[in-house]
Order: sequence, then C-alpha cells, then structure tokens
Amino acid sequence: MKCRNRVKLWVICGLAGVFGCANATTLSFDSAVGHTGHGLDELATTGTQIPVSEISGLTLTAMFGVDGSNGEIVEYLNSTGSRLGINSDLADEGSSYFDTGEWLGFSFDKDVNVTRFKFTDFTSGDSVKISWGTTVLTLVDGDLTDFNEYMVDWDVGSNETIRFDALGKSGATTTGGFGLEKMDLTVVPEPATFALVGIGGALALLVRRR
Ligand SMILES: [Ca+2]
Ligand SMILES: [Ca+2]
Ligand SMILES: [Ca+2]
Repeated sequence: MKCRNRVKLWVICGLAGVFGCANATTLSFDSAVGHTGHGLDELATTGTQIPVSEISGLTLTAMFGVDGSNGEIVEYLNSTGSRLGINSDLADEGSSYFDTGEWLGFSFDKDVNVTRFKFTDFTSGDSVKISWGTTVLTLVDGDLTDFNEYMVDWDVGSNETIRFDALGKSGATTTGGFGLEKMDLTVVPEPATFALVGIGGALALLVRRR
C-alpha cells in the first residue's frame, strides 16, 4: 500500500471511531448506587435535573405527570431493584409501575443518539406510547423482543424530549402496568471534537508527505 493511502486509511479509521464504532452506553433505571435510577428515586418535582451516573458530564431533566380529568398527581418517581415507575394517587395503581395515564419525559443537555429501550413486566394488555418530536410509537407486548426491548435509531437534540405515556393496564400487581429498566444512548461528539479530528488528519497528511 502506498504511504499516502495508508495515511488516508488511518484518518478514515479515526473518523469511524468517532462516528460509528463507539459503543452505546446503557443507562439503568433501577435503584442501585451508580445507576441513573438511583438519582431519580423519590423525585417529586417535575423538571428536576440530575446527573446521568453512567456518562460523566451528561445531565438529564425528568418531567412527569398524570393525564386525567380528576386532578390526580404524581407523588414521586419510584425506582426499585429492577425498574423505574411512578407512584401517583391514581386509584389502584402500582406504586413502582407505569399505570394508564402516568407519563414520564426525559431530555438531555447534549445531543444523543438513542438506540434501545428496555422495559420490565411488559405483559399482554400493556401499552406504551413513546414520542419524540413528530415521531410517535404506540407499542404493545408483541412489538417488543423476548427481552422486553425495542430498538430505535433516534438523533435526539439537546433539550428535545422523549416521552413515555402508559396506555395499557393499571393495577398494583405485576400483571398491571410496566416498568422502565434501561435505555442505550451515545453522546454525539461536539463540534470541537470534529475540529480536533480534522486537524489531526491534516497534520498526519502533512507529516507523511514530507
Ligand atoms: Ca424506591
Ligand atoms: Ca404507578
Ligand atoms: Ca404488566
């Protein structure tokens, strides 16, 4: 291989590392220390910002509420050893599940690429609407993998909201409602990173040409 071609290959590989080959990070919404769910547990004020435990420097804003005509309120977000749910004053709701009418929204302070949502106790009759911008997914049990996952490829801009609305079952048992367990995402590199990669590539070319 000619020297210049080899340099091009290095630059391409470097760019691939930045753009395509980075592994997504899993955010876990259970209550274990070191998981983002730990910071969300017992949050009672919508619009609260918390650090994302698994990604240094990334901040999440959590919004939540209950859609209904009777003035129900969310008492607090509730994470357990396996999932995140909502404790509301809806009658007969599951305090660590998403029951019909309960909703949760996430936004991040950086652009992110979201690739996976994973739920728990998502059983026949459960349904979730996941919306982001003009994208609206209404999912039932059969739409998820055997592991209660759903894959997407969403470039979510900073401060855009991903919202989960529980549409299906309710009730204080594992057959009613569902929990949110995990979410995979990658922080999109900022322009400064692109510039550094570009400068690095140009320098490599100059050095090799001499
Ligand atoms: Ca809890
Ligand atoms: Ca609930
Ligand atoms: Ca269920």
